[in-house]
Amino acid sequence: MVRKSRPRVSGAQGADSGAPSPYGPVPSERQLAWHARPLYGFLHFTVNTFTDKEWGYGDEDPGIFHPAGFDADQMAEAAASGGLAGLILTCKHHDGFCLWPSRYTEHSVKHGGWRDGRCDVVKEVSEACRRRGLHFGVYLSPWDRNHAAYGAPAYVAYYRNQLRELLSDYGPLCEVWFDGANGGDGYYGGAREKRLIDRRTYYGWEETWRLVRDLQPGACIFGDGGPDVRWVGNEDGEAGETCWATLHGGEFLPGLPGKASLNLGDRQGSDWLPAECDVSIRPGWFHHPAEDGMVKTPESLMEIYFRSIGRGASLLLNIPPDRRGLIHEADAKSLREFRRRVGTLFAHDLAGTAQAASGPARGGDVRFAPLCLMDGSPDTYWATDDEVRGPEAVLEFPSPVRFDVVGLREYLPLGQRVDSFAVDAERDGDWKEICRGTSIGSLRLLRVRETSARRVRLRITKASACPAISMLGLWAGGGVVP
Ligand code: FUL
Repeated sequence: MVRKSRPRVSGAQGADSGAPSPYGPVPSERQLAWHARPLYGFLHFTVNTFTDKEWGYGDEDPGIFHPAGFDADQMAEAAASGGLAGLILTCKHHDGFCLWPSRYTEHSVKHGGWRDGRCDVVKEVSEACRRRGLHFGVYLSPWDRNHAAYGAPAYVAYYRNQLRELLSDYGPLCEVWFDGANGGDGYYGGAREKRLIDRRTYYGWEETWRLVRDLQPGACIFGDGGPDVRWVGNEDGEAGETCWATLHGGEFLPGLPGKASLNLGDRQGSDWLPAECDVSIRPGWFHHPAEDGMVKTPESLMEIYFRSIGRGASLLLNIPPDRRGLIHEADAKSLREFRRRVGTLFAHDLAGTAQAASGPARGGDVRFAPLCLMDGSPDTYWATDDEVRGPEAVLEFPSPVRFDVVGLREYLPLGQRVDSFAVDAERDGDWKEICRGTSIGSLRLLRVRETSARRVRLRITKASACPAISMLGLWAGGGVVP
């Protein structure tokens, strides 16, 4: 591993030896913490698990929720050994059934027969997560097909009361998830009718989100258009190949998404609003026995990993508990093997074996030298003088290094600065471009044809401000170029 104390720096010497000023919107503290845990899980669990449906109508008997073998520790264990950093639980899905004994409704675990009503799934899952070192987050469906007042102001008061319970009684939350599916037909206390709401005004989102800020300041709020984390515009786990972390805040509300813009982001966006890719390990969001043979393979999960986390987004992978109240063996097995593959692929960053790194350093200062690209630290970065917008950095290896995955990271506290880049490899004196791309952000992974090179060059082909790049990584074993 090359040490930073013996840098070989060449290139421009500028007068300014201070850090670059941030460019454009930058992430908040809570968003930075979220970027640091890009892979986490979703638990879809409710009456649907027992009725074999995806959306409950709202007239389900609470008695059908009876997960006789319920074991929250098994869920947390499956998640942790699958490499997930946390779990978000559907505390209430569209059917309105509450997995915790809410004081505001009879339609909950308290009024079913399971454990004589003395149960709280939210409590058990949150505590199991903490025991296993996982973060915990909540999903509370805005749409409630059970509640008689849905569509009227009284329901919004009810919704906020429930939200307050979840925000107050279950410890620190990492994320609060506001679903965009809102309004339609349902039971609604026996009315059995269709109710449509004004998605822009009905929930008073600003006020609802303020509750989260007040009671859980560290939690990221997910909604179609933010305000902290945006939807990626599909449920396939796929961010755009160009995926900016910026967007105009307030442009999209839950249930009012612009799928294409959400997928790509907006380079000119006024807010830091990175994408989250939600996808299920199975065809459905809830567990259906008929889908036990359709669990995504580790290969397919790897593909999703490259298309989500590898494009600067996060991956929210759904692993739905079954009727026993356990993560099914097939899901746990695939997830474990996926984790093993990710771990093996990224265990050894070959860029760290470079003997030298050259290129311009901001103010000629070692703090901003190209060595920062491969020192393994997310807190150091390669930066140039302000006017140097198209610099190149070269890593030099003692003998040819063989790799098939290239990775780049920008130093996020300074914003998303690079518009496009290319990476070249040199062998026997010839430089050859091996990949190019646009957005980098928190991570950009590119699979390339297996390449053997003595020198590897990063070329910034366009930047809106001098680049600040914290990593150029090289790995072997990425598999085929898609
Ligand atoms: C959608 C919902 O309608 C699905 O049931 C699921 O919860 C998914 C994550 O979000 O909008």
